[in-house]
Amino acid sequence: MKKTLYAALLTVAAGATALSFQAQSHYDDKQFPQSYRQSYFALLAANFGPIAASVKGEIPWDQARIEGWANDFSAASELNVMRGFVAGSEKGTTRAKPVIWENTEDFNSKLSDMREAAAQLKQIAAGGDKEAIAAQVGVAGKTCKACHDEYKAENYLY
Ligand code: ASC
Repeated sequence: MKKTLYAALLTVAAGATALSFQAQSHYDDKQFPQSYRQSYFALLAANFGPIAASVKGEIPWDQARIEGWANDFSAASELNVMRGFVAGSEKGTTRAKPVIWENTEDFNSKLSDMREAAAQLKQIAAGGDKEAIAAQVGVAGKTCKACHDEYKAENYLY
């Protein structure tokens, strides 16, 4: 009897843990394309962000970590994010403006610009020249912004 009660409690606890994980998790398997592309941009921000913060003097300069972030920023940028922009996925939890699906060519071209800037940042970061790194952070940041200006909404759309 006691054992059954413990088993029941354990089941409830496991269920609650699973539910709380779902509630907190960024990943949502009911909106796979939206989650996929948001995960991609989260990876970019998590690597580009600290390089930009280093350049601005917001965090201490750590050359080895900057190179690591730049490598990962470039590597992550090459993932096939367009997999996340399938037809019909302009709905849901997203800030992707529907106009993306009308301007796919321009969107892809802006994506290429960002990948190119990230690849150059990786190379320049390896050189360790702070001024050159700062300049390329500016170039890369502009390629992020160019897309956000046109294609990213301030708030979730739906
Ligand atoms: C970042 C970040 C972005 C870009 C953008 C540059 O660090 O998360 O989306 O830089 O703000 O304009």
